[in-house]
Amino acid sequence: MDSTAHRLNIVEAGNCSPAELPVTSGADGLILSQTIKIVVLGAACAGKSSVIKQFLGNGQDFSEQYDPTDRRCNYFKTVLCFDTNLHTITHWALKIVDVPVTEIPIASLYSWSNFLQYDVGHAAVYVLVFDVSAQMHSWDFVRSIRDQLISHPNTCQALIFVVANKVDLPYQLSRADLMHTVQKIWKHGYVECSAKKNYHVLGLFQAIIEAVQIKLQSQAETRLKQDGLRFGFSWRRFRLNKPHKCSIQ
Ligand SMILES: Nc1nc2c(ncn2[C@@H]2O[C@H](COP(=O)(O)OP(=O)(O)O)[C@@H](O)[C@H]2O)c(=O)[nH]1
Ligand SMILES: [Mg+2]
Repeated sequence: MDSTAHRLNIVEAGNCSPAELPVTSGADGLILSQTIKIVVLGAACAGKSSVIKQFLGNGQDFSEQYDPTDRRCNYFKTVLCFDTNLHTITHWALKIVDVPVTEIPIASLYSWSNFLQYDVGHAAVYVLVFDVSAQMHSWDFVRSIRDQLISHPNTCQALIFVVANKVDLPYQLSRADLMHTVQKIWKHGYVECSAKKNYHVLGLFQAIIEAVQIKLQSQAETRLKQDGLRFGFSWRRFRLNKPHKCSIQ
């Protein structure tokens, strides 16, 4: 954890608007506000709700009992990121959407379009969870959803994280193959975690915030470059600082 760069607090979150990618709304120049909508998808019993609850409950909210999610739930959490170098505070309002597996269409593009009309479209990040202890179906489910996400105009720009959950149990699938596919071929974030042991759950959300930060920064730099070309100034003078690592305590 980079303790010199950041001090972070977590407080209760307010409402978040369903933005495509969060837009910075500057307050007095010191406080930035960002909204991240994160939609969690995956096969039944992969551990989607458990990962979310462990994150919200600071690792204290895990149940062995399987209670299938029967309706869509929105969860909110605010992460405050203090950048002691730049003297800025970034207020990350996370909206996390947990979707019952019965609602997830993986067969046709038409039903996927319908599905996205509701609260699952226009997310900044899609988190696709599979169960490493299950047979192929859990992974196949992730693969099908990922195919839909990258082909649909409403979701193809979003960041995708693939989460290998239940690493406290023996793998039924080849770990090396999965990592290779996700990181090298798909070029998505890949995090191995165990909701049960609260292993890497926080790290997953830190990685998400950092990836969003990097994406926003590169978009801002692209805009600067374009303005530089249009108005004839050197955009390098205005180059933004490298985003800091995010740590949630
Ligand atoms: N061993 C183990 N069990 C888990 C883990 N995460 C979830 N489970 C169990 O898997 C079952 C399904 O979890 P749940 O979060 O409801 O799955 P969902 O259907 O994807 O939302 C429950 O019985 C959980 O206790 C994990 O990391 N390790
Ligand atoms: Mg669930």
